[in-house]
Amino acid sequence: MARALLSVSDKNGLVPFAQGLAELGYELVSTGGTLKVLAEAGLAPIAIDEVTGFSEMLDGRVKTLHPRVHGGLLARRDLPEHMAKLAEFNITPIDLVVVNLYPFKATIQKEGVSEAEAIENIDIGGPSMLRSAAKNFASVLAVTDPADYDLVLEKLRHDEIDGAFRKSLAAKVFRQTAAYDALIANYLTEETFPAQLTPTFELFEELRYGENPFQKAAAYKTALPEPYSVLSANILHGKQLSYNNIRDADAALRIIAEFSEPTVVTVKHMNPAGIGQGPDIETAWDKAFAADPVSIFGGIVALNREVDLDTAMKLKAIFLEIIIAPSFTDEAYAALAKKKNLRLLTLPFTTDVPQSYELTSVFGGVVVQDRDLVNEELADFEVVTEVKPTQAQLETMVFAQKAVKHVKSNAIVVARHGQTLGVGAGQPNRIDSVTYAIKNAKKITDDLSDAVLASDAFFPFSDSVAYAAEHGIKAVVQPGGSIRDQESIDKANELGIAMVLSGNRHFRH
Ligand code: 93A
Repeated sequence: MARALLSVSDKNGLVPFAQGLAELGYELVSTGGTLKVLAEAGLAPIAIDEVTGFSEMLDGRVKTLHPRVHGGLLARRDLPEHMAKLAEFNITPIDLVVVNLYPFKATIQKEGVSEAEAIENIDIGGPSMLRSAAKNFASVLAVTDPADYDLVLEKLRHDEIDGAFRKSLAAKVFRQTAAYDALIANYLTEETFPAQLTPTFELFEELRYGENPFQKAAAYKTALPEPYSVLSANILHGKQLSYNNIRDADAALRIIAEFSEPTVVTVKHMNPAGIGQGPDIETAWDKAFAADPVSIFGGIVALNREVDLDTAMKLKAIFLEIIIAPSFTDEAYAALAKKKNLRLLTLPFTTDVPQSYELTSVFGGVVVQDRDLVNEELADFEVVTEVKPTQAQLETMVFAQKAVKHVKSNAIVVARHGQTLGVGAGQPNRIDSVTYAIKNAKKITDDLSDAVLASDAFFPFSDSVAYAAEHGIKAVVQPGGSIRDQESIDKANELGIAMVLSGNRHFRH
């Protein structure tokens, strides 16, 4: 008679599965809580205590950790010595285990959970049984996912369990126990960069393709979810997000989190095309759109206030991939939802982004850093020129700094009155980013006298300052730190413009 051992924390689907196994002639063995549920359903499993000859002990910490269990799981059926050993000790082979683990993840996600409670939820016996069964997958089926119960029953009924299926269940077990252990390791880890990195990601979904149609792609979500994430957003309307959409929307969320006033950001290829701020969200949109009405075509828009009908009608008039906002009024939603391919996403916004790690892959490894959550405020600024910036220029500098931080380096932002006018992104030399940003600004206005120019890193030469001044800009902000800082400061003094040092570099590669 085949024997199945059932010991599950998640009792969902347990009873029908156990009934199915019983009908197929399996003798059932169970641990306390599982046995109780099965007995209530009219099944009569053998108690684990009868198998081991021990009662559960140490508050259940030792239930199944016994040679009568692990011998029955690990014995190689093809080796007569193994089978003789089982017979010698009167151990019955176990052919199938159904185990899912103490809910460690759910426990540590609970508000204010104590370390003692978390530790009690580290399952030892369950993973041990699963690993024993999975190692012996040639003879033992290891079932850990309730979503597999029906399939396993179907295959058993039709005698369709083959080597590939056994192996796939075993792989699933080791994947799951590895992820389970990684969560525990991370929970207990206090050092910043432990000897091994054990990130735990769960499949979010397979994507149609990657950056290009010939690249396979998928999105994975952190096992402990982050609420402020494109992968946590609610897709109200439109088709599945693409690989590029997810990355662009992520860029938009990073930028919009900088601003608490009504603000709109438009994003293309992970750079802001325009950022606008106003007393209300419609004005903010008008300014973000006007900042670069060309690049926004096919772009992504993030707004940090509810989208009303007037704003929606303006958004509807152009081709956009995604609009992401905390909410849409019913009328705004109805208007925008007429566009079949436009994705409408909602996500509660925050300016309080938690610190965490960023992983970037390189051939053969990853580099890890924490997030750039540093922001410069007025008090951090150091004026280094004879000409002093006005209060309005200083406030624009704070705005421009928040923007330039999110632009691919070399990054330059020209801005005024809560609006970017020009974004110079990703040029391998700084002066090209300066010329690009100013060229774009000049498309919007001839008069840059109340605009400021912000740079994500120091000016290596005085050419950027000269170029900005030549085009009418009267104030620049840069971190400083070049051995040639004095040349740039001298140039600013010579040309009569104000220069402020922000103190912090914000490279974004
Ligand atoms: O405390 S344990 O680490 N020690 C064990 O020997 C053991 N055996 C099974 N946890 C153990 N289990 C786990 O108990 C299973 O993985 C399952 O999650 C749970 C089922 O217990 P019950 O049947 O009493 O609800």
